Amino acid sequence: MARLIVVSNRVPLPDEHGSPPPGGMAIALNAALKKKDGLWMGWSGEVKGEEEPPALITREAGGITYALTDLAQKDLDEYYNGFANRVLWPIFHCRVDLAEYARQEMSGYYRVNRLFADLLMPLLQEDDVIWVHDYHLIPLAEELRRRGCRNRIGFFLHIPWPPADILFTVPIYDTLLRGLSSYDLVGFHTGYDLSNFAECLRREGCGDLVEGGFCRAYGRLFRCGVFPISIDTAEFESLADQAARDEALQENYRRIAGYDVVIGVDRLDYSKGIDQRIVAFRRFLQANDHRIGKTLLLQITPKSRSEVPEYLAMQKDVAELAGRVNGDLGTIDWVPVHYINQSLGRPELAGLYRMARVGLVTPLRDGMNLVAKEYVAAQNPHDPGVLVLSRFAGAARELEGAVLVNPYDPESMAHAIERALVMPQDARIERWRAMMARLREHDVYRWCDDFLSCLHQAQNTAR
Ligand code: ADQ
Repeated sequence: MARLIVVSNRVPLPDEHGSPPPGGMAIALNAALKKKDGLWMGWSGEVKGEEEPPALITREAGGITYALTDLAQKDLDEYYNGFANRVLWPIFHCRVDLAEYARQEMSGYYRVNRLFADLLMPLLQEDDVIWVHDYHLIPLAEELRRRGCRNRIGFFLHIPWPPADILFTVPIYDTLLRGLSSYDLVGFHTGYDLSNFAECLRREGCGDLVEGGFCRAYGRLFRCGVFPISIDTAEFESLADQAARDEALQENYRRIAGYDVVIGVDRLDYSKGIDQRIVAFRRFLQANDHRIGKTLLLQITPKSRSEVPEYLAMQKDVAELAGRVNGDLGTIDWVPVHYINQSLGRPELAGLYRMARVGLVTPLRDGMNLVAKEYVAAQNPHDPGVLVLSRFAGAARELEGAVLVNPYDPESMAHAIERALVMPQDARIERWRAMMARLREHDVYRWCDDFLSCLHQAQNTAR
C-alpha cells in the first residue's frame, strides 16, 4: 500500500490521548493518514538557534508519524512572517497595497523550501504519495524533483488564486508559476481560482488548461482541479444538538439569550472584513430604531500573526471601532458589539452558532471560509438562522441559500441583516435545507477522498 505523506507549514499535533486537534481538515487528513500508514511533516512551532543544524524530530501517535523541524528566527522572519504572510497572503487576497517586497525575504522563502526538501527526501519510499498544503510551500515539488524525487506530488491551495494583473505584481511570479508545474496535481477551492491560474499561464505565454482536467505549462503536463474544502458536517450538527441540551453551556449564554444575536467568527485578519462588518452593523442599528437595545453583534476573533505589523495595526483599529459603536449607541443595559479576542472550543462555538439568528460572514476575499459552513451545519432544522455571506468567499459558490452581500457596501449589508432577521420561518427552512443538502454530500472527508483519488491517477509528464 502506498503511504501518504502530508506536508504543511504547521502540523496539528494530536492531544495526549492521540486524538487529532479540533478542526475539520486536521481530522480528515488524520483519518486518511491513519489508513495509509502516513507521515505528516512540517514546522514544529519552535525556534532554534541560528548555529544549530537543521534536524527532524519524529514521533508516533495514533498510527501516524509526525516529523517536525524547528526553524531559526531568521527563517521564520523571512519565510513565514516575511514572504508568505507579507507578500503572498496579501497579494493572493488582492491587497497589493499591503504587500511589502524584500528580496531577502524571498530568498528566505526558497531557503526554507529547500530545507523542507532536504529533510523530507531521506524519509521517502518509492511509492509514497505526497500532499503539499498551501502558499508557504509552492516551490516544494520543484525542490524535491531536483533531488531526484519521482513520487506523485499533489498541491492544494487553501487561499484564493488572484487574477493575472494582481499576481504579476509579485516580482518573482514566474518562478511561482513554474514551481507549480512540477506537481502531478494542483488543486484549488473554486473554478474561479482555477481560471485565474490558467489566465496567468496564458498571459505569460507559458501554458494553458487542456482537455480532461489537465494543464500544459513550462513543457510539463499535469492535472489541475477544483476541490472545495468542507467541514465534518455530521460532527458539527451533533455538537450543536448537544450544546442546545447542555445546561451549563446554556447558562453561560443566558445574558445574551434574550437578544437577537448576529454572530461573526474569524481570525483577526484584514481579509475577513471585520471593520467593514462593524461599520455595517452600526448602519443597521441606525437605520432600524426598533432594533436598538434588542440586537447585538457577537464578534469572536482570536488574534493572529501578531508579529506582522499590518495585523498589529488592525488589532488596534478593530478594538477602537467596536469601542466607538458601543460608546455612541450603547446604553447602561445594552452593549451593541460584543468583541471577544478568544479562541473557543468547538462545542461552545457550535452552541453559539445555533443560538445566533444571523451568521454574518463577510470577508473581502476568502479561499473558502469554513465558518459559513459551520454556521449552517449548526442550525436547528426547524428554526434555522440565516447566513449572510460575502459574494467574495469561495463558499458563496456553493451555499446558494445564503443572502449574498457585497462586503464593501455597508448599506447593502445593513439591509441584508434586517432582511435576515425578518425572514419568515418557511423561507429560512427552505434556504437552510438546500445548503445543508450540499454540506452533507460534500463534507471534508469527500474533499480529502476526491483530491487523493485524483492524485493517485495523476502523473506529471514532459510534453
Ligand atoms: P482561515 O483563513 O483560517 O483558513 P476559515 O476557513 O474561516 O479561515 O477557517 C477558520 C477556522 O478557525 C474555522 O474552523 C473556525 O471555526 C475557526 N475559528 C475562527 N475563529 C475562532 C474562534 N474564535 N474560536 C474557535 N475557532 C475559531 C484558510 C483560508 C480559508 C479556507 C481555509 C481552509 O483562508 O479560505 O476556508 O483555510 O482551506
